[in-house]
Amino acid sequence: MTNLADLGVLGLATMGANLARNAARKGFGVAVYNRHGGRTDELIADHGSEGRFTPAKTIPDFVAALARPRAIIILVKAGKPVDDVIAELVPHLEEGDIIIDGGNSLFTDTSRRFHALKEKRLRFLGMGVSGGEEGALEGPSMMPGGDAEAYARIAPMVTKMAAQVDGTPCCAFIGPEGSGHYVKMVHNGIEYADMQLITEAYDLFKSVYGLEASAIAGIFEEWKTGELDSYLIEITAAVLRKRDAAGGALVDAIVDEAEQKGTGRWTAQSALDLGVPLTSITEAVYARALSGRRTQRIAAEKLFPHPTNVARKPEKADIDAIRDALYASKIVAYAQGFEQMTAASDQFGWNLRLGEVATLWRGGCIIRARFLDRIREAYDSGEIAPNLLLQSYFRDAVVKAEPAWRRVVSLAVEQGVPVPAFASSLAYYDGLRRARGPANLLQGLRDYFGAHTYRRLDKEGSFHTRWGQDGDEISV
Ligand code: NBP
Repeated sequence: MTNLADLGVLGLATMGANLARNAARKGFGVAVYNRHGGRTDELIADHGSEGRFTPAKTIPDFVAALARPRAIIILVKAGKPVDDVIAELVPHLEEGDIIIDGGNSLFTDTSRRFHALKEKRLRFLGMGVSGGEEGALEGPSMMPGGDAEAYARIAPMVTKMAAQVDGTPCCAFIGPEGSGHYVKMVHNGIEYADMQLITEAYDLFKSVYGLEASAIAGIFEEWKTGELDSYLIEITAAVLRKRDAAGGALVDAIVDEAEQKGTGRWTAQSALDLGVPLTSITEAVYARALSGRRTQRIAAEKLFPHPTNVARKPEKADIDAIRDALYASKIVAYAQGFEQMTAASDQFGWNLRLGEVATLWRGGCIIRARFLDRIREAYDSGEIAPNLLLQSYFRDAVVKAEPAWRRVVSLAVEQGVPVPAFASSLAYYDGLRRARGPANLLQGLRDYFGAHTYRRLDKEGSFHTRWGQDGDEISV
């Protein structure tokens, strides 16, 4: 029965249509279905010649078009639509069939679906897909987690569809349950931090040095030739270069309110649950939230004084300092994200291979960067410490950047330009690099009002001081 399709794609909006075309272009037979059939007709009319498509207008026809065990990628809006689609599919599937959720689902939903479908003897994978519209078509980075045997069945297809870097596909099995979606969530969180850091560098050039967008574009183009080389730096230059129909810089006409769909917030929430200090990503989420308070900001600008900006052309040393501050802050953001994945792996028993995660992110995805090679090398070297910052390459890089990093954050504070991601990364670094911080006082305060006890540097055990009574210290 060679007429049966190798893969089913359900949900043919931006991501589904492009992933279906990607699979068809790679030679796989693809059955396609969308709730409203218009999208299916459009896909076949516009791109039907790109490969072997089997369009279906009903779920039973769609399922019947697939070779067994069936493999179906769902690409619908995250949340209830995913549960609805699974409920519609299940009665038509047979033992061993595979459902793959390729959307941005919350990892706890994925774990729940994984276990529920296992009870029905169906296999489930939650597969994070990064790369946006273009990546889905040309080769995304894919992070599948869930049923390992199901992955073995689809691996020949998805590894061919994924981006390739140095002959290695940017797709590999991540681990059980919702681990694939967890890793994708942290990827998106890092993407938030990366973009926030870029906007802070842009803000300094614009607000402190008074540079035009095109001049800032030139700086980002230059940075792309060095350690900062990445997709996001490249597209920053492109966005800053773009002129609108009126001839001005497009970026100057765009409303300064950032939207968010939830993955950055979920990453920060999970970090809080795990007790991981994820300052850069969390500050990036807050910065988007503050950007959304536009009416308040417009009112506040009239009420508060403003420091006078330098408004002088930046020297090369000024530009290099911002570059170094950006690089050091970026290292902190990634170190925190990787520490979070380590903590999640321990908490959920996932046994994540983080060197492999760095490998998957080298191509196809939004945070693809030369920098990811450094992280992969760090894991490959076996030198890996509990925190990437302690690994020699990154330690040397932040030590080298440190003076400039401090200068840039000080300048921003003096000039009243908010740099929450630069500053919080530096504060995290400063907190990490000292053996003794001020939490001894915190413990004293907690013991004073709540008898929470404390430990001492000079003695084993826990202690409490009877602050309000005789002032004696007792061992508890
Ligand atoms: P959307 O997230 O915009 O979802 C639209 C699709 O969901 C349409 O096919 C729609 O069918 C279908 N759908 C909905 Br809504 N409710 C449904 C239901 N109850 N039953 C069946 N189908 C339903 O699509 P997208 O932008 O292609 O994204 C798909 C997934 O991939 C999302 O989870 C998204 O977060 C993720 N993602 C997107 C990008 C990106 O760049 N867009 C990147 C990475 C990941 P209809 O046509 O009949 O309304």
